[in-house]
Amino acid sequence: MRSPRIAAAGAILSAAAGASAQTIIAGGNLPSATWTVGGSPFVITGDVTIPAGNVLTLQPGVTVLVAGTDGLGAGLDPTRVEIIVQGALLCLGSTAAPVTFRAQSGTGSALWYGIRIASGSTGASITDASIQNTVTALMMAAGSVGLHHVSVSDFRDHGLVLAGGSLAADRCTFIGGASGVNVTGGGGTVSNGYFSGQAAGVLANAAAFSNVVTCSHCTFDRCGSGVSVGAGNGAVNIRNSIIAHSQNYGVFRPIDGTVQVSVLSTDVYSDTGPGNFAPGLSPGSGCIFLDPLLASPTDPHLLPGSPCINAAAPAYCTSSDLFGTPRPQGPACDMGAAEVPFVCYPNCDNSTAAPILNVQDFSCFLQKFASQDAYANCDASTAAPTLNVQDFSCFLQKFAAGCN
Ligand SMILES: [Ca+2]
Ligand SMILES: [Ca+2]
Repeated sequence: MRSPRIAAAGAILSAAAGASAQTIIAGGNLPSATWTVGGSPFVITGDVTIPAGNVLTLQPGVTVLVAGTDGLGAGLDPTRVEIIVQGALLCLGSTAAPVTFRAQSGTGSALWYGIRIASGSTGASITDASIQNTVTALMMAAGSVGLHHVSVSDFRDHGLVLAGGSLAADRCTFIGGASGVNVTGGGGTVSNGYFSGQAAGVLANAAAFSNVVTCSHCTFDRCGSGVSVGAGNGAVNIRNSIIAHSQNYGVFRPIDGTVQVSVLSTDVYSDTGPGNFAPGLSPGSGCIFLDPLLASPTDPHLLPGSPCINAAAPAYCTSSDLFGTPRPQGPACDMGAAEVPFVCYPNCDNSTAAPILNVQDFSCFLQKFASQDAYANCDASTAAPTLNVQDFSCFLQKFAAGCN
């Protein structure tokens, strides 16, 4: 086995303020180590392997830059660099300081291969991270893999190949490529996921798939099909989700397909395709078939009036949405990846105990009116004076209408 060839490249001093350092990783087996922001970026120029028993930990804010050619000419793809995990990988990003994996130079896909959680691995935990410019960003053959708030973009083939092991992916986004999650084995859960612009959001078409994959509160927008299944004896469950604007059937299975599909409490709206469900498939309870009113082709937030607001089944609610907003907001969870914040104007004192609206809100409104607080401009008038008697009747009407 090759020994690690790790060299601090020395500070690359520049005349400009903020001289930076980088760490070159030439490939081969890595020792157990913690990569810190002080050594970042880490530039990988050949396939690296985290051997069985070893753990590589990446601290918040670490950037990993991957070269465009594999200096070792090794692995699954001799021309592209792979990060091979036989031990364990821990990426400890934070919202403020995510961990980033991307090509050293260039934009687009297939500039490096991706991260492979290999057979025998105990797995990986990746939090607040971005993985870009790959063929397939993540391939997992074994172990337990937890993804939390991971953005996967600019990949050519698959965002994640689930070939074995157990997956728990929460608050992840998969943009473009052939599939977001390609299930060929293993099983697990995907929650609060956003899939956009791939031929299949979730693909399950492999004889070795015999387990269960459940997607809760996912939004599949502008995919060929949101869910596409075929061979295999496993099951794909879709709960409290949105499958919208699919070019093909929203949920597809060929006539001879064997994977079981269960779709409950989900908005399936294939306005641009041949239909919501391919022949032989049918929706389960709680499904609707209306325009979900997504904010934009790149934003899964729901616009006011969306039929998905408060329409999800409580049994499948998750505790927060793609953006970290706690669920439920208002009387129930919203279908899809994004929960609309609950705003109840007449709840002036922002109380949360039932009844939310009570006499305290009247005195609160009076106080705010007296202090000329902008809140008291209930009718949003712009002519002076903005606060007048109309705002009292406006408040009374909103109070009578209640929170909704
Ligand atoms: Ca390689
Ligand atoms: Ca709600």
